[in-house]
Amino acid sequence: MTKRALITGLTGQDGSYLAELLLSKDYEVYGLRRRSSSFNTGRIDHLLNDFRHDKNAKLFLEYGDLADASSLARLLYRLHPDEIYNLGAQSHVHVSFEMPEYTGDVTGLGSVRILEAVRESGVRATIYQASSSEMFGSEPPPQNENTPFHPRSPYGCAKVYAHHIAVNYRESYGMHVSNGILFNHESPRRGENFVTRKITQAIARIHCGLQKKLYLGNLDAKRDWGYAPEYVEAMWMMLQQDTPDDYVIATGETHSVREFVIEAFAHAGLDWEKHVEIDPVYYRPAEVDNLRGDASKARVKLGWTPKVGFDELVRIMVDADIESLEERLRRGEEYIKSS
Ligand code: NAP
Ligand code: F7E
Repeated sequence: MTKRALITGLTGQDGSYLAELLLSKDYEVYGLRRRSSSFNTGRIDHLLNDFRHDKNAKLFLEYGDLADASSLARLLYRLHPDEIYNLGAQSHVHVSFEMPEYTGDVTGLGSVRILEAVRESGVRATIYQASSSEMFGSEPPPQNENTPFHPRSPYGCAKVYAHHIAVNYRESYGMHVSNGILFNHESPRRGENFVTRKITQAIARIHCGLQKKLYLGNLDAKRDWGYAPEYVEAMWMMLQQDTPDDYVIATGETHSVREFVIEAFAHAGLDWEKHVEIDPVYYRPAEVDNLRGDASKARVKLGWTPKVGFDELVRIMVDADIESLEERLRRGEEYIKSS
């Protein structure tokens, strides 16, 4: 029988790749969409177009919000999904310092609203909760499932709550809830104000003569950067297990923001030192200095291993942004030139 999945955060980076993966496995995919004054479906329009006016459509958008429990409960009662992926979040760490309460509400309490909707409706779904390496904060690497949490931002604190409440519902009600503790993962669909995409988009604009300088914050922070399409496979794998559990998903390699800058500018044939300037506005009140994950458990129990390494990830992102900008310029999208 066709399986039905519900994804919160469908319109985000991971949601879009996960939808592609599930559709390729013949799932019926329902996704939460927030009301917005402008279109927010850019990452999934290619999928929606495949199904336009198709009576056999397999991808559906439903209005709802993680801050609105009644919309979530109604969806659960109506859809009875087999699998639920809770990817929706205010996911920007720096922004969370400006909006700590909102971040706690959506990123933290949003998870308990989903879990309660499942409990109340009696739906027997397997559930994925998007946990984060930000929960480890200042704990030294390598970080694994046994590393204590020491979050360093309101976002990290909200994710710790969501993580623990997922474990609590698993233990209290026997629900099949798994936490994927994912380290940073990037792609050409990464949000434009995360550091990797900010760098690769700026390189594309510099390459095309539209921009001269790129302003960044802390270049010394180290991250374990993987490739997003591979990470959503791990999410799916977790929900196919007989028993729910928590898994670190990471490459096991760490690189500084500076190394990302150097590699990315070099790939585009540019001298980074001529273009990159530091602007303290991008410093955070507290920083996470060094993340490097140990994903041995996922390798052994799920059979998951990353394939795309750091250099390849950088190349994929730089090439995609240059190609996309050149294409838009060819089409004469003049606004790009003047923006
Ligand atoms: P993203 O691109 O920022 O996407 C976030 C998604 O959440 C978007 O679809 C967004 O909708 C939606 N959303 C935001 N507020 C919402 C609300 N109030 N109600 C319902 N939906 C809401 O994030 P991502 O990179 O795909 O990450 C997916 C999940 O994994 C997030 O929970 C993130 O915190 C977590 N995570 C990410 C990483 C990473 O490196 N990418 C690592 C660990 C954990 P709009 O499109 O309308 O904004
Ligand atoms: O910052 C430094 C910044 O915003 C990475 C989210 O997906 O991964 C992500 O959180 C590093 C930090 O990602 C700029 O200080 C320097 O040390 O790309 P980021 P993040 O904070 O690691 C985790 C795992 C998540 O769960 C989150 O949802 O880069 N940095 N200069 C900068 N960062 C930004 N954004 N902009 C700069 O100009």
